[in-house]
Amino acid sequence: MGHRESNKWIKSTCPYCGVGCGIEATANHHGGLEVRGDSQHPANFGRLCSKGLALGETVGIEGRLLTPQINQQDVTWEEALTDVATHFRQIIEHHGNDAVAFYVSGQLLTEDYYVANKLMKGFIGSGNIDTNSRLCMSSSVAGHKRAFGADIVPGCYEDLEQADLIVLTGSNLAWCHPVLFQRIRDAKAHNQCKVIVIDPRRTPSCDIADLHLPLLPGSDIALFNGLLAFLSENRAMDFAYIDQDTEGLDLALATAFRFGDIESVQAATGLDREQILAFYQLFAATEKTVTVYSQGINQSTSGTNKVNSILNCHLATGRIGKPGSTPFSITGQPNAMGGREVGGLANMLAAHMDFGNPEHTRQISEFWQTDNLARTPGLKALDMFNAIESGKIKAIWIMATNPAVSLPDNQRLSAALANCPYVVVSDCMADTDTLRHADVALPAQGWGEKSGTVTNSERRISRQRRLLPSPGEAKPDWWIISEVAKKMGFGYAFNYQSEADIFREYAQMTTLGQETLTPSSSGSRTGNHGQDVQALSRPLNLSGLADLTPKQYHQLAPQQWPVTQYDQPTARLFGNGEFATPSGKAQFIATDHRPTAEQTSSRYPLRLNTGRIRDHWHTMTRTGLSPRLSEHTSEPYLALSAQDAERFSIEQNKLVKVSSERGCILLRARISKECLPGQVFAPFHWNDCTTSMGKVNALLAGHRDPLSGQPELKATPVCIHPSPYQSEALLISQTNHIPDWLSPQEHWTCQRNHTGYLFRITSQRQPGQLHRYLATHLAKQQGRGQQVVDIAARTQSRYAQFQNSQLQGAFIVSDDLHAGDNDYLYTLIGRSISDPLVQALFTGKAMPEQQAGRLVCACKQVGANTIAQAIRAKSCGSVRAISEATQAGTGCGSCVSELQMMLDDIQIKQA
Ligand SMILES: Nc1nc2c(c(=O)[nH]1)N[C@H]1C(S)=C(S)[C@@H](COP(=O)(O)OP(=O)(O)OC[C@H]3O[C@@H](n4cnc5c(=O)[nH]c(N)nc54)[C@H](O)[C@@H]3O)O[C@H]1N2
Ligand SMILES: Nc1nc2c(c(=O)[nH]1)N[C@H]1C(S)=C(S)[C@@H](COP(=O)(O)OP(=O)(O)OC[C@H]3O[C@@H](n4cnc5c(=O)[nH]c(N)nc54)[C@H](O)[C@@H]3O)O[C@H]1N2
Ligand code: SF4
Ligand SMILES: [Mo]
Repeated sequence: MGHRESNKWIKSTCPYCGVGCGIEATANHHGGLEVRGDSQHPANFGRLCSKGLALGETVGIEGRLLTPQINQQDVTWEEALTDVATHFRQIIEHHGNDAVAFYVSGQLLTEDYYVANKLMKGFIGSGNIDTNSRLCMSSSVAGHKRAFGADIVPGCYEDLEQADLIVLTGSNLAWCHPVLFQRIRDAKAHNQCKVIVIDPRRTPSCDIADLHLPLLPGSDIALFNGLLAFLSENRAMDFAYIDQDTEGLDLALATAFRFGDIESVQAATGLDREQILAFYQLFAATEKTVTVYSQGINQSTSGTNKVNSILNCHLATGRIGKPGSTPFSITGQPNAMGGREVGGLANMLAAHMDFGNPEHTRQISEFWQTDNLARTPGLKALDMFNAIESGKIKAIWIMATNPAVSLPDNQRLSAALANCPYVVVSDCMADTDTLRHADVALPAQGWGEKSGTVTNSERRISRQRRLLPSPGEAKPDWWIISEVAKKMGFGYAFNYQSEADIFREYAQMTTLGQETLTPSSSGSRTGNHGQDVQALSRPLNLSGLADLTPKQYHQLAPQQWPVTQYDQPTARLFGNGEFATPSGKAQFIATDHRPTAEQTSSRYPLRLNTGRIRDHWHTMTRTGLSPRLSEHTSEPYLALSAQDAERFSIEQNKLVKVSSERGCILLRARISKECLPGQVFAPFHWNDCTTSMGKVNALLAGHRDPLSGQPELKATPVCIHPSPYQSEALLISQTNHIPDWLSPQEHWTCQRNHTGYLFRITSQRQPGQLHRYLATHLAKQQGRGQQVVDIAARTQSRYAQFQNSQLQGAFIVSDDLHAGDNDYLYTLIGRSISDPLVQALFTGKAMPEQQAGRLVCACKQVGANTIAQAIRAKSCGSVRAISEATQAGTGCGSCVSELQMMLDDIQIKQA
């Protein structure tokens, strides 16, 4: 970045969730970035959540993969690219083009994704490219295609502000799409909109709920079929709309009526009659209703039917794509939508064209000038890894995803990868569970260095712009793929000079076969419902962007597709009742309620639900770099009810062993009201790089939806047992190499903090033994010239190591460490031996007034101790009073529910 530009704020897009918030960034003095919300971006209007705000902490070069490697040896790009191209070519020659595969990700940019898909489907000639969106959105894709004829999200974010009723089902919006949650919360304060949360778990999203329906896991279809029957019985349907714009209601209704009476719905969902009726009546009475859904719906063996059972209710009431009135599948990843658009799923072609449509395959072949276009869909993610296991696939290239953590049954998967003859992994980080299986590791540019486009949940295409110089040898993903394509002999089709070239080609592709279709000639009934929306044979049309100049591309402002004229995007689709099906009418789909794939038993009596926490992103390769994001939840945990804790003799904050038919892991017990008895919940973020035995997906089976291929990730039968240990340690170190020497007697988790790493260790050794063991190894690790302070007290022993009077490493050992009392340890690395906080290590007495404690508000950096003090000393009696006294909760606001919980806890104790 030139000197002249050094104070300039550059606009880009947050790389985490599918809200797709606009950010502005400027370089700071430490080679990092200052990041703020872009007040002009229509997704967030300046808002950001804790993850977006912490982006600046994650762009350093620490932990980055900086050079291409073959068998862990650094090589040149030339050697690496030649190796990949040669292996792929040879394997194709000997075993056919279906013996190779790409597994890609909703975290690639559209340009990367387009090129990957073009190489596999267009030139290698196999359908074997699939994406982690298979685990994420594929049930929604399949549901959309069945009902609307195309994979389309009809609504936009403004609908959330215009609605009078918002139904959040299978979505923890407060933590997973925090800026949309903020938008709803702000709107609700003015327009009194009602919010209903449908989730087996009491999540932070329930904070703004007028009604929470804790349905039994997997019972959504019963609930929505019951709603369809209710709408019919109460004549709350839009019959004109149904007649004119839809087909198939009779069959869907007949199916719904089979179990549609309230008693059957009660039995299937476990809900009270009053709760069910309250939901049904509100839905029936409220024209402006938006139903938001996400992984509680998609990640299920009946995910596609769940989606259609929701869409049925919106079709029956004519509530599709109208202001404040629409179903809304909220996407997870920043570019899951872009990937779906350019054909990243094995069963789709680019630009929403279809396998099996001869006109489409002819047009694509001509456009790409290839005679080798794949004619049949490829293997879906789980089948792809099964084919690796069985030896059918012999080479795989994994890009921007970490399947060794995120796919279910991942022990089996890791074994398959270990046996796969040729594994290529492109990642920006140097150490991930998946990279540990790579024959070839390719260094990709990370978020701050990349340039291209992403599409968010409301079909809005935004630019991601380069903010920092590229470190080491890192390259854009599209460049890496194109170079391999050239070396495989397809140079003429992959001669891109920039990402703008690729985007233009993709935009042109969306116009194939669409030239003759104008809104009037396609028989659009624009105006019928007072909507100004275009109807086209394939709504995904970017003809308005097909001739962008490099400058226009560089400056492209966020816009929602379809864009048939530059800068004239479309906010909503299907509002005119014109759908992308052959008949132009939307389809009701008969959906039957089916139980989850596996049932609980006397052996595995609890149901394990999995998902996300507020401050971590998936496998933590990036959020794990940020100390403040790592502090909110520092260890992998299991949420369970007090009843189940008692039943299985589990104590708060102690280790619990969670087992399923496939494996067992260790998690910290968190007893709360979050889960109902019989259900437990664990986040899936931790992995082999961050814990010794806490990888949740080791327990999951990978049963999948027969239509979408999406695995069931939220309903695994498990059993739990206490996992006793003799001693515990909190250890801080400048390096994260501790696990290299810890023995199997120790279980550990690792967390990044401001100056190094914090390890939490539980051990089968007696406290004294653990102390000696850790001291010996730390001493070896730190080398010469050290000064050691070793204090063995009765209940707690402490150890510290200094070099030039600065603390290098330290630990506290006890038979029962209550982590909260020892928070002062977190920030000691690098401090002087005379620092009062370091002195606390010698006396064993922390000074609470100096200690903020565990971070609760990540935006304003306010810790638990500060908040507790404000509640006690300043007698704060409300969340607002806490916020005024401490600033906590005044940033993105997603800690407000936690402030309330702390307030309740302290008030209960005081009473
Ligand atoms: N902080 C953070 N935000 C993220 C991500 C992240 O890793 N961290 N990841 C992003 C991605 S890729 C995605 S896909 C989204 C996911 O966003 P969400 O789908 O909101 O997140 P999850 O926590 O996976 O699951 C949502 C809820 O479904 C509930 N649920 C479980 N079973 C059922 C059921 O049978 N029925 C119903 N109705 N609900 C059920 C769970 O209890 C959970 O609260 O988040 C995105 N945003
Ligand atoms: N139990 C359980 N499992 C789940 C889920 C669940 O709810 N429960 N959710 C599923 C869902 S919805 C999803 S989306 C998946 C997510 O799972 P993954 O996609 O496996 O998770 P990430 O950690 O996001 O992996 C992204 C990888 O790409 C790297 N990376 C980041 N940016 C770039 C880039 O620009 N280029 C390249 N080449 N690499 C990059 C990161 O360092 C990281 O290693 O997990 C799924 N697994
Ligand atoms: S809401 Fe999503 S896109 Fe917006 S700042 Fe947070 S993580 Fe980034
Ligand atoms: Mo996802």
